Amino acid sequence: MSDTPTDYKGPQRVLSGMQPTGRLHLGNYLGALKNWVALQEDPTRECFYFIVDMHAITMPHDPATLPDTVRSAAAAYIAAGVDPEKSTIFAQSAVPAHAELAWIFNCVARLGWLERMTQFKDKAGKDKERASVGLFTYPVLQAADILVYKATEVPVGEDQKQHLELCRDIAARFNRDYGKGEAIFPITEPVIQGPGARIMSLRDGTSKMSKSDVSDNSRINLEDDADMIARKIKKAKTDPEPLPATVEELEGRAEASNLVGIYAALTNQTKAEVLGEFGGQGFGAFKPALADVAVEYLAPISDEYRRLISDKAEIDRILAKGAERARAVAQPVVAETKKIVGFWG
Ligand code: AQP
Repeated sequence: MSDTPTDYKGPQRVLSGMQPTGRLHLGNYLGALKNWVALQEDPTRECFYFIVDMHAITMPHDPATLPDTVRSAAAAYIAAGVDPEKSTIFAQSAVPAHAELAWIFNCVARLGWLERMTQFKDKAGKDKERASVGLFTYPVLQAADILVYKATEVPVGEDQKQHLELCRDIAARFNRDYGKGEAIFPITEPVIQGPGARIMSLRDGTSKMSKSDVSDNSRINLEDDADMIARKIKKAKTDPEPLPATVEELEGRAEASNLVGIYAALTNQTKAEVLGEFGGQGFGAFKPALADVAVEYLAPISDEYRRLISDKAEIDRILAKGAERARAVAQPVVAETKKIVGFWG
């Protein structure tokens, strides 16, 4: 798209979200939340962190528990350090502009672009004819989520890389088709960084740690207490070899590599530095050290989560205030976009 305008000059805005499809876990924290908290400390950036309940219904869900799962995610964000005074925290469904922009983007995105999305293939499983249309167009709604705030940066885990490329393609195509030489939407930068960008299951080092894994032992939930964290790490799958001295030697040892990566992310080190300390030692020594670090790191988060979740009214107040702030930014962007495409209202 060589004639695509790229001279976007709007404010620096950060946006990211999580699905309320279960309890948030260490992968969500190290892959995304940790970076959200760091970004909100920069006063030149406006941060929007939302709970993606419209995406949650693309798969079978329980309407009776969804509102509480949204509250639980909001409490986990705040417990992890997202400050409602510095960042806008809200539920996606409370801002209708997301759905309005998604329709316009459905008419910008190409079928072939969506057919390449691997997450659809993974989540739809073998019988994709029975998957919801919403699951298929999920990345288009995600692009609308981002661009309705004209977000310039999106901190996410590595699994979201492909969806963010699609978001960039949609923005570029819209700018080219409608911009008359001007960049209406930014070409958003993904912020994917550190050894926490891809945390794998504790039971299988080749699949990612996930909320929807049937085995609770596969993940460390942000609300797990110290005993539970230590027990899950003790039970984590490993191999019989001691830890190697170099990162290259972790190749082919998915579980060992994952545990070293978790230790590195929690202690703000590189994997090489962790191996410098533990290379040559067996898991009998490494696992208790990892459990100590994880408990020390996560205990304040899980304590704060438990305190917050007992006060639903306070969470609802934060979400209502956040939705109001989010609507004030998103509505003018949708109004501008509707005008650009020639809509009546
Ligand atoms: N294992 C992971 N390692 C690093 N980052 C991760 N993220 C998720 N899993 C890992 C990041 O967390 C953010 C929120 O993800 P999501 O809730 O929108 O959906 P997801 O990626 O599909 O997460 P899950 O936990 O695997 O949920 P389910 O099981 O419901 O599909 C994103 O930034 C993601 O990159």
